Amino acid sequence: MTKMKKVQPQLPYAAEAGLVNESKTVNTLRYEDVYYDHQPGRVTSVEREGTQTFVLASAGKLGLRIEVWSDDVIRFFYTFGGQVDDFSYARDPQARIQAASIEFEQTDTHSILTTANLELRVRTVDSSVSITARDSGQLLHEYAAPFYARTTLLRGLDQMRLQFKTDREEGFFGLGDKAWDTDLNGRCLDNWCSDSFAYGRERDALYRAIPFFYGLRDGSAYGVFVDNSYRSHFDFNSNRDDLATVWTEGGEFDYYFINGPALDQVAQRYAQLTGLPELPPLWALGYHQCRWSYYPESRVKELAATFRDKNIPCDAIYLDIDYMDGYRCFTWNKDYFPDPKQMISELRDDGFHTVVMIDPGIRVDEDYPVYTDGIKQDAFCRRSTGEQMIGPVWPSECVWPDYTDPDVRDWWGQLYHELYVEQGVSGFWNDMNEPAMFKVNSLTFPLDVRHDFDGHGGDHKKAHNIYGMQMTRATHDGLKALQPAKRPFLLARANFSGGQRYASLWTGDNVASWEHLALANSQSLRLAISGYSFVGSDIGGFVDDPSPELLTRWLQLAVFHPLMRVHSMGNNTDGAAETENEEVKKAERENRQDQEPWVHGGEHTRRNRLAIEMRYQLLPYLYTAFHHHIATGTPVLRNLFFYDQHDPRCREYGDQFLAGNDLLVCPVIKPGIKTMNIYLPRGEWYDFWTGKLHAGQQKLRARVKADRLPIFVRAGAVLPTVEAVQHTAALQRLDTLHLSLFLADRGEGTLYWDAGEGYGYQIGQHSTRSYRVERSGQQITLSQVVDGQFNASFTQANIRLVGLTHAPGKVTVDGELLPHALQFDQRTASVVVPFNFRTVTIE
Ligand code: MIG
Repeated sequence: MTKMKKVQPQLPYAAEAGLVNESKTVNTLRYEDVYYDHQPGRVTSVEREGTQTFVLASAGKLGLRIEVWSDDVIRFFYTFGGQVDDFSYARDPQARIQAASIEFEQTDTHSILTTANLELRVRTVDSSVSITARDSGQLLHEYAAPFYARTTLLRGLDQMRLQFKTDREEGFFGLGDKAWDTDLNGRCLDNWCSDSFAYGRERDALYRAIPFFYGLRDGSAYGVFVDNSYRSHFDFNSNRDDLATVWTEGGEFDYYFINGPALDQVAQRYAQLTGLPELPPLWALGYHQCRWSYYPESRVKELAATFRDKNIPCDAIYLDIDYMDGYRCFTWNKDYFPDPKQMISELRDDGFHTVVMIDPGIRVDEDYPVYTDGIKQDAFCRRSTGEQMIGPVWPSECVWPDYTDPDVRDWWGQLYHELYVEQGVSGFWNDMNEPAMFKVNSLTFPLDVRHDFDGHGGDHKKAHNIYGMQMTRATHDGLKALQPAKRPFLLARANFSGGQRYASLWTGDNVASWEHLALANSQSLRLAISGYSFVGSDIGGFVDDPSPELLTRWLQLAVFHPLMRVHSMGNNTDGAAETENEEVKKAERENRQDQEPWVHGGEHTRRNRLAIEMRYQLLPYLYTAFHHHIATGTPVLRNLFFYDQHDPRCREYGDQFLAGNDLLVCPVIKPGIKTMNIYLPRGEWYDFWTGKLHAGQQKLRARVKADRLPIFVRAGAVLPTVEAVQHTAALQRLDTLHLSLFLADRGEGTLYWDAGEGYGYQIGQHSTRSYRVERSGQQITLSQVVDGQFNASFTQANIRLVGLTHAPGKVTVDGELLPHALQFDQRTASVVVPFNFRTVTIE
């Protein structure tokens, strides 16, 4: 299944050049550095603290505390040298230990802890751990070596390592931001947030660090989340020695073992631990248009007008760095944008939200209040010497806020006041927050830079991977404080586990190629199952220009990605972009290299419009899926094998995925094809376009059309849709909801709907409709149960029956006959009924 390439593993335990093991040293000689091995050794006692915590005392310097977070989640907290600092940025502050039924027993050889679902054994002789699922007896987690730590004379603690047994069959998924095949078995990966311009397949590490993965062994799934912010490495059997090794370059090794057995359950439990986003404003699920950069104002207006002229729906326009005055964040270039407030409000009247970029690099400039005020507040990062950390990024010389300091976060949050409150900007885009620095190979800060780490202190080794996350936190919390009644929209680049609470993500600086189209999909899926459902890619590719066909296929795919945004670097080149030379900028503007949906004209524009319209038609369904995500932790996008983890063929068709509960999407990732192989998993599936029913668990040779992707709907689904509108504000005024019943003997579906903005939904101002369908003989009954008090604009439901085998003749709504109401066309009948029906019977 996994195609192997030779990968050079980075062995954590191999002595690096000049690093000598302590046991080999001689007192009279000198070495570059000397390292010491540490293991917990023999368990000397186990002390139970309260009911769910077990503290193991052992012979060595490594301490282990085991906390039972629930019957399915067990936390292992390894500390070195007795230091315990139980602090986490990743964990949701709401996450709590849940009561579990625990039994504890000590035998001659083991300490044995059982919960309702797991049996955990710690071997007395070397403290190594194994975990078995109690009902299936499946061994899920088994140390291959005792836990290990390395210290060196010069660096102190520089490695914490967990090694467990695996084999070639085990599936490894997740880990957030990896441009690799779905299954990571055979790979060694690195977590270190990195600016990755024009990255390619198998480049590592990318922008985000998400130290969480799924294992799938013989159909049973589990997850491991390593809550450690240092650089971390995950080696999944890259040596083919049936070992998996996870190591961090410092800190406490704080990990959670998460039981399944279903992959969905692992996703849900990980979400309980690290949190979920709030509902985004509805407009943020519309179509977004971006480029580096739209300016001046006349160009932005021309862009907006073209969308409306061409009847292509759009909800958001982005302003990239050139809107700023000399790349000073929170300022405007007044030559390009003389009256931003006026422009933004005109765009708004036309249904467009304005999103602007804010970077973390703050220009060193005595005439720039953000800089001078930040200096006064001591807001910027310092080096170990105490000097300011100054380095090059967009504005030639910059300082960077230390977002790990709570006071700095508060200060940063209120900087958005003018843009957000006074000028009407709807959302923000935080770029370069790895943090990225120009001109050095390391792409980022020197590692001695100090951070507050919320009072816990630390250097950049410890804070690098959470720096971007804390920036998004500061921005998100600031926006909420500034306008408490608005749902913030924030798009960010770097982030860490748990950052899904603050921001959505895009996959960064990709390339306009077919390979990148496939990558955009696999990265979005991987991020979704790693806690980030609100994801998308730069549609069409950031670098280079897409062919007409590539842009169309990408748009068709992104209909299903929660963030649907076209972005491109346009005609910027590395050198020219850095210039403030007006001549160069003017030349750039004239050679536009556009990537708007109409750029290729004619038939291509029509196809692109169809794709974007489809997005708007599906918004009730996608919004419902998003709501389901925030309510349960189930990802909006899921690989096919989440649907059936026991069917190995689901893993073979890695590009296909489920969007929400009911739609199976088959991306077209190759040019010029007329047919493609797809796989339908168990159950029955309707062709979305033709209504033809197919049995599941079979391969299909599907015909591929230029203006659509092969899409299938789960038999039994009730799909809520609307007519396409030009923007989401218009959607809130529609009177007809379409409900398509994809018939099976039993069916069900949900519509979640609300004001699309604000927090009324948290106090009952939503309209949640649960639909049930029953078919018996020729009679079909659809019933509806309504929860919530939101008054939707919908007054009627247009019910469409897909998969009829006969022409029905009679419709009854809440016991009353509806005469001459049915339209029948081949396999499909439709009837319009009041939105608030309780029961509709069709026979
Ligand atoms: O150094 O703001 O990934 O989306 O257009 C490049 C300019 C900085 C990188 C982002 C990209 C954005 C670009 N930025």
